[in-house]
Amino acid sequence: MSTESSASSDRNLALFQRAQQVIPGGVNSPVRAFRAVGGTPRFITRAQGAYMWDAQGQRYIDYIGSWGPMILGHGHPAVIEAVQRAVTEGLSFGAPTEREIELAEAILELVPSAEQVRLVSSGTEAGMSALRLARGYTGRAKIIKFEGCYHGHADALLVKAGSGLATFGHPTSAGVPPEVVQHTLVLEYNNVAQLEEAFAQHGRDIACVMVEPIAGNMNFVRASIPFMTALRELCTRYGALLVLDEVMTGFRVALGGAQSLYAQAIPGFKPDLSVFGKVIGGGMPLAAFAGSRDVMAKLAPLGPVYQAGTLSGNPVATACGLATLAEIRKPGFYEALAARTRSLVEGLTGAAHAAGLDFCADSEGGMFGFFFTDRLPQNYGVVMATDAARFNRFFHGMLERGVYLAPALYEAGFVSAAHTAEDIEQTLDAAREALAGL
Ligand code: KE4
Repeated sequence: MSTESSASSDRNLALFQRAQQVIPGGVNSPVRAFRAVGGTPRFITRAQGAYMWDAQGQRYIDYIGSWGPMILGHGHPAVIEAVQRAVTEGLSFGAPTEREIELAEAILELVPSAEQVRLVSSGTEAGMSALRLARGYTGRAKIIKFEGCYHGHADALLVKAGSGLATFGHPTSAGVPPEVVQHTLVLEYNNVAQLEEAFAQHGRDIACVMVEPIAGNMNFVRASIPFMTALRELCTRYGALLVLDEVMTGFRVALGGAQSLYAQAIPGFKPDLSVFGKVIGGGMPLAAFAGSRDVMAKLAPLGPVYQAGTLSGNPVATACGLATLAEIRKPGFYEALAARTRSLVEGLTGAAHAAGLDFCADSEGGMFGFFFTDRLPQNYGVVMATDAARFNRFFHGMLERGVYLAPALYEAGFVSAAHTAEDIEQTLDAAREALAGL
Protein backbone atom coordinates (compact mmCIF):
# COMPACT_ATOMS: atom_id res chain seq x y z
CA MET A 1 0.00 0.00 0.00
CA SER A 2 1.42 3.43 -0.85
CA THR A 3 2.39 5.41 2.18
CA GLU A 4 0.01 8.16 1.16
CA SER A 5 -2.99 8.52 -1.09
CA SER A 6 -2.03 10.45 -4.26
CA ALA A 7 -5.28 12.42 -4.26
CA SER A 8 -4.47 14.16 -0.99
CA SER A 9 -0.97 15.18 -2.06
CA ASP A 10 -1.14 16.56 -5.65
CA ARG A 11 -1.40 20.24 -4.66
CA ASN A 12 0.96 19.63 -1.77
CA LEU A 13 3.38 17.85 -4.09
CA ALA A 14 3.31 20.71 -6.60
CA LEU A 15 4.01 23.21 -3.82
CA PHE A 16 6.75 21.01 -2.40
CA GLN A 17 8.45 20.73 -5.80
CA ARG A 18 8.20 24.51 -6.28
CA ALA A 19 9.46 25.15 -2.72
CA GLN A 20 12.52 22.96 -3.28
CA GLN A 21 13.58 25.22 -6.13
CA VAL A 22 14.03 28.20 -3.85
CA ILE A 23 14.29 26.88 -0.26
CA PRO A 24 16.80 24.17 0.79
CA GLY A 25 14.78 20.96 1.11
CA GLY A 26 11.63 23.02 0.49
CA VAL A 27 11.29 23.88 4.16
CA ASN A 28 12.52 26.42 6.66
CA SER A 29 13.03 23.84 9.37
CA PRO A 30 14.21 20.29 8.54
CA VAL A 31 11.66 18.20 10.44
CA ARG A 32 8.86 19.71 8.31
CA ALA A 33 10.22 17.96 5.21
CA PHE A 34 8.87 14.54 6.32
CA ARG A 35 12.26 12.95 5.60
CA ALA A 36 12.02 10.75 8.71
CA VAL A 37 8.61 9.36 7.71
CA GLY A 38 8.75 9.71 3.92
CA GLY A 39 6.08 11.13 1.69
CA THR A 40 5.03 14.67 0.83
CA PRO A 41 4.79 17.37 3.48
CA ARG A 42 1.42 19.04 3.73
CA PHE A 43 1.41 22.75 2.93
CA ILE A 44 -0.93 24.32 5.45
CA THR A 45 -3.24 27.11 4.31
CA ARG A 46 -5.08 27.85 7.54
CA ALA A 47 -5.77 26.60 11.04
CA GLN A 48 -8.57 27.06 13.56
CA GLY A 49 -9.03 25.49 16.98
CA ALA A 50 -7.73 21.91 16.91
CA TYR A 51 -7.63 21.77 13.11
CA MET A 52 -5.37 22.63 10.18
CA TRP A 53 -6.22 22.51 6.46
CA ASP A 54 -3.71 21.72 3.73
CA ALA A 55 -3.42 22.97 0.14
CA GLN A 56 -5.78 20.16 -0.99
CA GLY A 57 -8.41 21.38 1.44
CA GLN A 58 -7.89 18.27 3.62
CA ARG A 59 -8.67 18.90 7.31
CA TYR A 60 -6.39 17.44 9.98
CA ILE A 61 -6.80 17.13 13.73
CA ASP A 62 -3.53 18.82 14.70
CA TYR A 63 -1.34 17.12 17.32
CA ILE A 64 1.73 19.25 16.57
CA GLY A 65 0.36 22.67 17.47
CA SER A 66 3.36 24.35 15.83
CA TRP A 67 5.59 22.04 17.95
CA GLY A 68 4.11 23.27 21.21
CA PRO A 69 3.12 26.98 21.09
CA MET A 70 -0.56 26.51 20.18
CA ILE A 71 -1.69 25.27 23.62
CA LEU A 72 -4.98 27.19 23.29
CA GLY A 73 -5.59 25.85 19.79
CA HIS A 74 -5.32 27.95 16.66
CA GLY A 75 -6.96 31.36 16.45
CA HIS A 76 -8.09 31.78 20.04
CA PRO A 77 -10.27 34.95 19.94
CA ALA A 78 -8.60 36.65 22.91
CA VAL A 79 -5.16 36.07 21.36
CA ILE A 80 -6.20 37.24 17.91
CA GLU A 81 -7.78 40.36 19.37
CA ALA A 82 -4.65 41.17 21.42
CA VAL A 83 -2.39 40.72 18.39
CA GLN A 84 -4.65 42.79 16.13
CA ARG A 85 -4.67 45.61 18.66
CA ALA A 86 -0.88 45.46 19.11
CA VAL A 87 -0.30 45.52 15.34
CA THR A 88 -2.17 48.81 15.01
CA GLU A 89 0.11 50.37 17.66
CA GLY A 90 3.30 49.39 15.86
CA LEU A 91 5.20 46.27 14.77
CA SER A 92 8.58 46.94 16.35
CA PHE A 93 10.30 49.87 18.06
CA GLY A 94 13.76 48.71 19.14
CA ALA A 95 13.03 50.44 22.40
CA PRO A 96 11.66 49.22 25.74
CA THR A 97 7.90 48.89 26.21
CA GLU A 98 5.63 48.40 29.21
CA ARG A 99 4.32 45.20 27.69
CA GLU A 100 7.77 43.57 28.03
CA ILE A 101 7.67 44.40 31.74
CA GLU A 102 4.19 42.89 32.01
CA LEU A 103 5.30 39.67 30.29
CA ALA A 104 8.46 39.43 32.40
CA GLU A 105 6.37 39.93 35.56
CA ALA A 106 3.85 37.29 34.41
CA ILE A 107 6.62 34.75 33.71
CA LEU A 108 8.34 35.39 37.04
CA GLU A 109 5.06 35.02 38.93
CA LEU A 110 4.79 31.52 37.47
CA VAL A 111 8.47 30.55 37.82
CA PRO A 112 9.45 31.04 41.47
CA SER A 113 12.98 29.75 40.78
CA ALA A 114 13.73 32.94 38.83
CA GLU A 115 14.03 36.59 39.81
CA GLN A 116 14.79 38.10 36.40
CA VAL A 117 14.15 37.14 32.77
CA ARG A 118 15.52 38.22 29.41
CA LEU A 119 13.24 37.95 26.37
CA VAL A 120 14.62 36.77 23.01
CA SER A 121 13.13 35.52 19.72
CA SER A 122 13.72 31.77 19.60
CA GLY A 123 14.46 28.80 21.80
CA THR A 124 17.85 28.45 20.12
CA GLU A 125 18.71 32.02 21.03
CA ALA A 126 17.52 31.50 24.60
CA GLY A 127 19.50 28.27 25.04
CA MET A 128 22.62 29.70 23.44
CA SER A 129 22.42 32.80 25.66
CA ALA A 130 21.82 30.77 28.82
CA LEU A 131 24.88 28.69 28.00
CA ARG A 132 27.05 31.78 27.49
CA LEU A 133 25.70 33.27 30.73
CA ALA A 134 26.50 30.09 32.67
CA ARG A 135 30.04 30.13 31.32
CA GLY A 136 30.41 33.84 32.04
CA TYR A 137 29.02 33.53 35.55
CA THR A 138 31.18 30.55 36.56
CA GLY A 139 34.27 31.44 34.52
CA ARG A 140 34.32 27.82 33.39
CA ALA A 141 34.26 26.34 29.87
CA LYS A 142 32.96 22.78 30.11
CA ILE A 143 29.29 21.86 29.80
CA ILE A 144 27.28 18.66 30.04
CA LYS A 145 24.32 17.80 27.84
CA PHE A 146 22.55 14.51 27.18
CA GLU A 147 22.14 12.40 24.10
CA GLY A 148 18.65 12.84 22.68
CA CYS A 149 18.12 16.27 24.19
CA TYR A 150 17.92 19.16 21.74
CA HIS A 151 18.53 22.71 22.87
CA GLY A 152 18.38 24.50 19.53
CA HIS A 153 21.10 24.72 16.91
CA ALA A 154 23.83 26.75 18.65
CA ASP A 155 27.20 25.30 17.65
CA ALA A 156 28.29 24.20 21.12
CA LEU A 157 25.07 22.22 21.54
CA LEU A 158 25.10 20.35 18.22
CA VAL A 159 27.09 17.50 19.70
CA LYS A 160 26.78 13.76 19.84
CA ALA A 161 28.29 11.51 22.44
CA GLY A 162 31.97 10.77 22.26
CA SER A 163 33.18 7.20 22.39
CA GLY A 164 32.97 5.69 25.84
CA LEU A 165 32.38 7.18 29.23
CA ALA A 166 32.62 10.87 29.88
CA THR A 167 34.56 11.67 26.75
CA PHE A 168 34.03 14.93 24.94
CA GLY A 169 31.54 15.10 22.12
CA HIS A 170 31.81 15.28 18.37
CA PRO A 171 29.82 17.68 16.18
CA THR A 172 26.48 16.40 14.88
CA SER A 173 26.56 19.01 12.16
CA ALA A 174 29.00 19.95 9.43
CA GLY A 175 30.32 23.43 9.86
CA VAL A 176 30.93 23.03 13.58
CA PRO A 177 34.71 22.86 14.14
CA PRO A 178 35.76 20.22 16.71
CA GLU A 179 37.31 22.99 18.81
CA VAL A 180 33.87 24.48 19.36
CA VAL A 181 32.53 21.30 20.95
CA GLN A 182 35.69 20.25 22.74
CA HIS A 183 34.21 21.42 26.04
CA THR A 184 30.85 19.70 25.58
CA LEU A 185 30.43 16.41 27.38
CA VAL A 186 27.53 14.28 26.12
CA LEU A 187 26.18 11.74 28.59
CA GLU A 188 23.36 9.22 28.61
CA TYR A 189 20.03 10.57 29.86
CA ASN A 190 18.91 9.06 33.18
CA ASN A 191 22.36 7.53 33.78
CA VAL A 192 23.26 8.61 37.33
CA ALA A 193 26.50 6.61 37.53
CA GLN A 194 27.85 8.23 34.36
CA LEU A 195 26.88 11.68 35.64
CA GLU A 196 28.69 11.09 38.92
CA GLU A 197 31.76 9.88 37.04
CA ALA A 198 31.76 12.94 34.79
CA PHE A 199 31.58 15.28 37.76
CA ALA A 200 34.29 13.32 39.57
CA GLN A 201 36.54 13.81 36.56
CA HIS A 202 35.62 17.34 35.50
CA GLY A 203 33.42 18.83 38.22
CA ARG A 204 35.42 21.95 38.95
CA ASP A 205 35.60 22.81 35.25
CA ILE A 206 31.90 22.41 34.51
CA ALA A 207 29.99 25.65 33.93
CA CYS A 208 26.58 24.04 33.59
CA VAL A 209 24.50 21.03 32.86
CA MET A 210 21.76 21.65 30.30
CA VAL A 211 18.88 19.20 30.26
CA GLU A 212 15.30 18.80 29.09
CA PRO A 213 13.39 17.80 32.27
CA ILE A 214 10.98 15.79 30.13
CA ALA A 215 12.82 15.07 26.89
CA GLY A 216 10.42 15.89 24.08
CA ASN A 217 13.17 15.60 21.48
CA MET A 218 13.36 11.87 22.01
CA ASN A 219 9.59 11.68 21.87
CA PHE A 220 8.68 11.62 25.59
CA VAL A 221 11.26 10.52 28.17
CA ARG A 222 11.02 11.71 31.77
CA ALA A 223 14.12 12.49 33.83
CA SER A 224 13.87 10.00 36.68
CA ILE A 225 13.65 11.41 40.21
CA PRO A 226 17.06 9.93 41.15
CA PHE A 227 18.56 11.45 37.99
CA MET A 228 17.10 14.92 38.59
CA THR A 229 18.09 14.70 42.27
CA ALA A 230 21.66 13.81 41.29
CA LEU A 231 21.76 16.63 38.73
CA ARG A 232 20.78 19.17 41.38
CA GLU A 233 23.05 17.77 44.06
CA LEU A 234 26.14 17.46 41.85
CA CYS A 235 25.72 20.92 40.33
CA THR A 236 25.44 22.39 43.81
CA ARG A 237 28.41 20.43 45.13
CA TYR A 238 30.74 21.42 42.28
CA GLY A 239 29.47 24.97 41.70
CA ALA A 240 28.00 24.27 38.24
CA LEU A 241 24.68 25.77 37.13
CA LEU A 242 21.70 23.51 36.49
CA VAL A 243 19.98 24.80 33.34
CA LEU A 244 16.54 23.35 32.64
CA ASP A 245 15.58 23.66 29.00
CA GLU A 246 11.82 24.13 29.32
CA VAL A 247 11.32 25.48 25.81
CA MET A 248 8.94 22.57 25.21
CA THR A 249 7.79 21.70 28.75
CA GLY A 250 7.44 25.25 30.09
CA PHE A 251 3.77 26.19 30.57
CA ARG A 252 2.97 23.04 28.55
CA VAL A 253 3.20 20.19 31.09
CA ALA A 254 2.05 22.39 34.01
CA LEU A 255 1.51 26.08 34.69
CA GLY A 256 4.87 26.17 36.48
CA GLY A 257 6.54 23.94 33.90
CA ALA A 258 8.27 20.64 34.57
CA GLN A 259 10.33 22.25 37.34
CA SER A 260 7.15 22.72 39.39
CA LEU A 261 6.50 18.97 39.15
CA TYR A 262 10.04 18.05 40.19
CA ALA A 263 9.82 20.54 43.08
CA GLN A 264 6.86 18.51 44.38
CA ALA A 265 8.93 15.30 44.29
CA ILE A 266 12.32 16.71 45.36
CA PRO A 267 12.17 19.03 48.39
CA GLY A 268 13.66 22.43 47.60
CA PHE A 269 14.40 21.55 43.98
CA LYS A 270 14.96 24.45 41.62
CA PRO A 271 17.19 25.07 38.60
CA ASP A 272 19.73 27.90 38.43
CA LEU A 273 18.61 28.93 34.95
CA SER A 274 15.47 28.11 32.97
CA VAL A 275 14.98 28.39 29.23
CA PHE A 276 11.51 28.99 27.81
CA GLY A 277 9.92 29.35 24.38
CA LYS A 278 6.96 28.12 22.35
CA VAL A 279 3.94 28.59 24.67
CA ILE A 280 5.14 31.94 26.04
CA GLY A 281 4.99 33.36 22.52
CA GLY A 282 1.63 31.78 21.75
CA GLY A 283 2.76 31.17 18.16
CA MET A 284 4.81 34.33 17.69
CA PRO A 285 8.65 34.45 17.77
CA LEU A 286 9.33 34.82 21.49
CA ALA A 287 11.49 32.91 23.97
CA ALA A 288 13.25 33.68 27.24
CA PHE A 289 15.82 32.64 29.79
CA ALA A 290 15.49 33.33 33.49
CA GLY A 291 17.43 32.96 36.71
CA SER A 292 18.43 34.54 39.99
CA ARG A 293 19.20 38.27 40.09
CA ASP A 294 22.78 37.33 40.94
CA VAL A 295 23.28 35.24 37.79
CA MET A 296 21.27 37.51 35.47
CA ALA A 297 23.28 40.53 36.62
CA LYS A 298 26.19 39.19 34.58
CA LEU A 299 24.26 40.05 31.40
CA ALA A 300 24.88 43.18 29.35
CA PRO A 301 24.32 46.04 29.89
CA LEU A 302 24.97 45.30 33.60
CA GLY A 303 27.69 42.71 33.27
CA PRO A 304 30.31 41.31 30.92
CA VAL A 305 28.20 38.60 29.19
CA TYR A 306 27.00 40.07 25.92
CA GLN A 307 23.58 39.20 24.52
CA ALA A 308 21.28 41.27 22.28
CA GLY A 309 18.46 41.12 19.71
CA THR A 310 16.75 43.51 17.32
CA LEU A 311 13.35 41.96 17.84
CA SER A 312 13.78 40.85 21.45
CA GLY A 313 10.59 41.58 23.39
CA ASN A 314 8.79 42.46 20.17
CA PRO A 315 5.55 44.34 20.98
CA VAL A 316 3.31 42.09 18.87
CA ALA A 317 4.92 38.88 20.16
CA THR A 318 4.64 40.03 23.77
CA ALA A 319 0.95 40.84 23.23
CA CYS A 320 0.44 37.32 21.87
CA GLY A 321 2.34 35.78 24.77
CA LEU A 322 0.50 37.79 27.42
CA ALA A 323 -2.91 36.89 25.97
CA THR A 324 -1.88 33.22 25.91
CA LEU A 325 -0.61 33.25 29.50
CA ALA A 326 -3.82 34.97 30.63
CA GLU A 327 -5.84 32.05 29.29
CA ILE A 328 -3.67 29.22 30.64
CA ARG A 329 -3.72 30.76 34.14
CA LYS A 330 -7.48 30.33 34.36
CA PRO A 331 -8.60 27.82 37.04
CA GLY A 332 -8.91 24.26 35.80
CA PHE A 333 -7.07 24.84 32.51
CA TYR A 334 -4.35 22.22 33.08
CA GLU A 335 -6.61 19.71 34.79
CA ALA A 336 -8.88 19.70 31.72
CA LEU A 337 -5.94 19.66 29.29
CA ALA A 338 -4.20 16.81 31.12
CA ALA A 339 -7.39 14.75 31.24
CA ARG A 340 -7.99 15.22 27.51
CA THR A 341 -4.39 14.25 26.73
CA ARG A 342 -4.59 11.21 29.00
CA SER A 343 -7.76 10.06 27.24
CA LEU A 344 -5.83 10.16 23.97
CA VAL A 345 -2.81 8.17 25.15
CA GLU A 346 -4.94 5.64 27.05
CA GLY A 347 -7.14 5.17 23.99
CA LEU A 348 -4.14 4.75 21.67
CA THR A 349 -2.61 2.20 24.04
CA GLY A 350 -5.83 0.22 24.26
CA ALA A 351 -6.26 0.25 20.48
CA ALA A 352 -2.66 -0.85 19.87
CA HIS A 353 -2.83 -3.66 22.43
CA ALA A 354 -6.16 -4.80 20.95
CA ALA A 355 -4.33 -5.01 17.62
CA GLY A 356 -1.70 -7.22 19.30
CA LEU A 357 1.08 -4.62 19.08
CA ASP A 358 3.80 -3.73 21.58
CA PHE A 359 2.97 -0.14 22.44
CA CYS A 360 3.32 2.25 25.35
CA ALA A 361 2.60 5.93 25.87
CA ASP A 362 2.95 8.67 28.44
CA SER A 363 1.73 12.21 28.92
CA GLU A 364 2.05 15.21 31.21
CA GLY A 365 -0.29 18.17 30.89
CA GLY A 366 -0.76 18.81 27.18
CA MET A 367 2.33 16.91 25.99
CA PHE A 368 2.43 13.25 25.06
CA GLY A 369 4.54 10.57 23.45
CA PHE A 370 4.13 7.00 22.32
CA PHE A 371 6.42 4.15 21.29
CA PHE A 372 6.00 0.87 19.47
CA THR A 373 7.67 -1.07 22.26
CA ASP A 374 6.47 -2.61 25.50
CA ARG A 375 8.17 -0.37 28.07
CA LEU A 376 8.71 3.38 28.21
CA PRO A 377 12.27 4.10 27.03
CA GLN A 378 14.57 5.80 29.52
CA ASN A 379 17.18 7.08 27.07
CA TYR A 380 17.92 7.92 23.45
CA GLY A 381 19.42 4.56 22.49
CA VAL A 382 16.25 2.73 23.48
CA VAL A 383 14.02 5.26 21.73
CA MET A 384 15.95 4.94 18.49
CA ALA A 385 15.84 1.14 18.69
CA THR A 386 12.04 1.14 18.53
CA ASP A 387 10.30 0.10 15.33
CA ALA A 388 10.70 3.09 13.01
CA ALA A 389 9.13 1.41 9.98
CA ARG A 390 6.02 0.58 12.00
CA PHE A 391 5.90 4.17 13.37
CA ASN A 392 6.13 5.56 9.85
CA ARG A 393 3.34 3.32 8.56
CA PHE A 394 1.20 4.41 11.51
CA PHE A 395 2.03 8.07 10.87
CA HIS A 396 0.85 7.85 7.26
CA GLY A 397 -2.15 5.73 8.16
CA MET A 398 -3.25 8.48 10.53
CA LEU A 399 -2.37 11.30 8.12
CA GLU A 400 -4.52 9.72 5.42
CA ARG A 401 -7.38 9.59 7.95
CA GLY A 402 -7.06 13.29 8.79
CA VAL A 403 -4.89 13.05 11.91
CA TYR A 404 -1.61 14.98 11.88
CA LEU A 405 0.94 13.46 14.29
CA ALA A 406 4.59 14.48 14.62
CA PRO A 407 6.44 13.29 11.48
CA ALA A 408 9.28 11.60 13.36
CA LEU A 409 9.40 8.92 16.07
CA TYR A 410 11.71 11.07 18.19
CA GLU A 411 9.24 13.97 18.41
CA ALA A 412 6.59 14.61 21.07
CA GLY A 413 2.93 15.34 20.43
CA PHE A 414 0.73 18.13 21.78
CA VAL A 415 -2.95 18.46 22.69
CA SER A 416 -4.58 21.88 22.93
CA ALA A 417 -7.49 23.23 24.95
CA ALA A 418 -9.42 23.28 21.66
CA HIS A 419 -9.30 19.48 21.22
CA THR A 420 -12.73 18.10 22.14
CA ALA A 421 -13.71 14.65 23.37
CA GLU A 422 -15.17 14.15 19.90
CA ASP A 423 -11.79 14.98 18.32
CA ILE A 424 -10.14 12.39 20.56
CA GLU A 425 -12.78 9.81 19.63
CA GLN A 426 -12.30 10.55 15.92
CA THR A 427 -8.54 10.16 16.43
CA LEU A 428 -9.03 6.80 18.15
CA ASP A 429 -11.35 5.61 15.39
CA ALA A 430 -8.64 6.47 12.86
CA ALA A 431 -6.04 4.76 15.04
CA ARG A 432 -8.04 1.53 15.29
CA GLU A 433 -8.10 1.39 11.48
CA ALA A 434 -4.47 2.47 11.02
CA LEU A 435 -3.19 0.02 13.64
CA ALA A 436 -4.99 -2.96 12.13
CA GLY A 437 -2.41 -5.12 10.39
CA LEU A 438 0.38 -2.65 11.08
P1 KE4 B 1 13.63 27.05 18.45
O1 KE4 B 1 14.94 27.69 18.11
O2 KE4 B 1 13.19 26.02 17.41
O3 KE4 B 1 12.53 28.06 18.79
O4 KE4 B 1 13.79 26.23 19.82
C1 KE4 B 1 14.81 25.27 19.89
C2 KE4 B 1 14.48 24.27 20.98
C3 KE4 B 1 15.12 24.38 22.20
N1 KE4 B 1 14.86 23.51 23.21
C4 KE4 B 1 13.93 22.54 23.06
C5 KE4 B 1 13.66 21.60 24.21
C6 KE4 B 1 13.23 22.40 21.84
O5 KE4 B 1 12.31 21.41 21.70
C7 KE4 B 1 13.49 23.29 20.78
C8 KE4 B 1 12.80 23.17 19.43
N2 KE4 B 1 11.94 22.05 19.27
C9 KE4 B 1 11.75 21.59 17.90
C10 KE4 B 1 10.89 20.31 17.95
N3 KE4 B 1 11.59 19.22 18.46
C11 KE4 B 1 11.13 22.64 17.05
C12 KE4 B 1 10.67 22.16 15.69
C13 KE4 B 1 11.68 22.45 14.61
O6 KE4 B 1 12.89 22.34 14.87
O7 KE4 B 1 11.23 22.79 13.50
